Amino acid sequence: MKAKRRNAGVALLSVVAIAGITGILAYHIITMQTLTISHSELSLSQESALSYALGVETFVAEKLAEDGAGEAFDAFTDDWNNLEIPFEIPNGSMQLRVVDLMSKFNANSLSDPENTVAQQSMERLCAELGFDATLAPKFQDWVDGDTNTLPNGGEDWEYAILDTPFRTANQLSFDITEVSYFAPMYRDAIKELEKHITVLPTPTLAVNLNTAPATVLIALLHDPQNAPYIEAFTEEERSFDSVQSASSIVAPFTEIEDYLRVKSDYFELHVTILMGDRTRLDMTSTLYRSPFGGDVTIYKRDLARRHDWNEEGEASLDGLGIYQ
Ligand SMILES: [Ca+2]
Ligand SMILES: [Ca+2]
Repeated sequence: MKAKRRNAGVALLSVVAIAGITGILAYHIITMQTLTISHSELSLSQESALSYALGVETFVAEKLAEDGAGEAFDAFTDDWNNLEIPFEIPNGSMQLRVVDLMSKFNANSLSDPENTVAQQSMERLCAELGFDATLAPKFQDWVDGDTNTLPNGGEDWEYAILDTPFRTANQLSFDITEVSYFAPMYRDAIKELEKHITVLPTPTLAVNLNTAPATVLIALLHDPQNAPYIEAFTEEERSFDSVQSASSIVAPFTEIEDYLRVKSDYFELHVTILMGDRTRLDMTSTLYRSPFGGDVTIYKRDLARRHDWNEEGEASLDGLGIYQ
């Protein structure tokens, strides 16, 4: 009788242990399932956000192509600068803007060692923006084809002795953030740089006088005393259909006509998509519009750059606080 009772006790303990283990396993399975479902939902939401962003990109490319076939100039009054949001996103929102990259100084023009206007303009622009005086020669050495170091510049020898050595690109820069290799700067400084300086896939220096800020146009000019004329020029609405028609009003432009344009070939799309309460996608697409036929090509896409929107734009991104 005693043996039977002992066996019954062991059996009861085994049942209790099995029930306990089963309970723990069930808890883990449910937790894992919940995590997997959450992960799948997030991935699906992220993929949907990307699809919406790519849809916006196609829409903008079509608008730029239409615009290119129209007027002979690009200005802030153009459709590409005043685009309505093309479609609604269920349980989400979006912001978009198109930037004329030819409103900025093309730092890849420094790759041409003969282009002294580009070199001097970059120096003046960096000084005006408050950047270190070595930034211009360092950038020039980064993109010029030789390995001869300019005064205050940097080629392979200068960077070979750093803790993390690297070599100069000696080719056109693909992205302005390459400056962080040879001129480390804070995010805010890079943002300020990006407002005025870009890198286009060409060594040609060509600035659209209809869209360029005064700072960029003034940097192109040799004589700083002309600055007030340029500032007054940029304060008015500009939609000149030829460089000469602008030069006839602002005489200092005649000395830099070779570097001025009224129509642009390169644009950048910034789009931010918010979905639900967890998904945010920022996309930057760079577009080339051929001056011969107006075909638009997307040649660069960046999903790692976060966009800042003005106060009004931020407000329309529902629940933005969650994403800070
Ligand atoms: Ca070089
Ligand atoms: Ca060099």
